Amino acid sequence: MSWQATVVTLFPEMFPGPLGQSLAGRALENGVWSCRTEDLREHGLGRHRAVDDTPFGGGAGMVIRPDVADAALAATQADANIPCVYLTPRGRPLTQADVRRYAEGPGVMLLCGRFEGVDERFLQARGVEQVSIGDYVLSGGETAALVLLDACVRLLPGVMGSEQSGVEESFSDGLLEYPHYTRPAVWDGHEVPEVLLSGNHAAIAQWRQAKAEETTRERRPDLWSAWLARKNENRTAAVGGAAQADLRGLRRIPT
Ligand code: 9D3
Repeated sequence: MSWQATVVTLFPEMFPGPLGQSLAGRALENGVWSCRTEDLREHGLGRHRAVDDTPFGGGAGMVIRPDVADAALAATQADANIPCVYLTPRGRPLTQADVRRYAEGPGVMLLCGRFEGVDERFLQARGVEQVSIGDYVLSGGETAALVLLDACVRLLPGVMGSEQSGVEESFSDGLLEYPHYTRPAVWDGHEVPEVLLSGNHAAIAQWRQAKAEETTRERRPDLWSAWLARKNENRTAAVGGAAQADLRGLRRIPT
């Protein structure tokens, strides 16, 4: 039983798109995952196969009708235990934890928005999760769906080889990665950091850790704060729960 992606979209020809290439493409050919589309237009109403209508309450743009969305969803015959995800700028930000959860399950059913959005009643009634891929404006949900699928597929067993998946957990550790260098040792007058040529593995590990911390502090203050908080928690935990509670100005609370 392979991991199953089903995509409801007005642009089915956008799938698998770039995911038909490289790692994901090979996995698709090997049957590790499948990618089906359901054309929302085929469920449109009337002579013009309308999928949308004007928003109640007024305002700009059009809204996808709940009856049309539901007909498309029903047509996919998606397994009831497959999570249904609507890609929308109103969604909660997609995280690696979400990606892991999706990849561990039987697959995902993705709904790609166009226009202003989808009728909220459909989303609520069918238990649809709402997910965004970040704070910038796309022209539609299709490219966001491709991002979500790429992130999931690389985690499927056998796609990346066993090395990577295990490394990922322990290694990343909530920091951005250190910078990478390869031959030539001097390029365009620019040298490689000396420590990397030293053969001193302890010194190299120390340098890389320092670089990872520096880069995270500069580029991702959000990750840096979280990492510092976690480090401090671990330190105080080592001292003892009472000390930890004391530092917080609290009574000791069972955890
Ligand atoms: C005028 C209000 N717009 C919201 C910022 C409406 C709107 C713009 C663009 C509604 C949908 C879209 C298309 N974007 C997506 O469907 C989308 C998206 C995104 O734009 N950014 C980040 N993640 C996502 S997931 C789906």
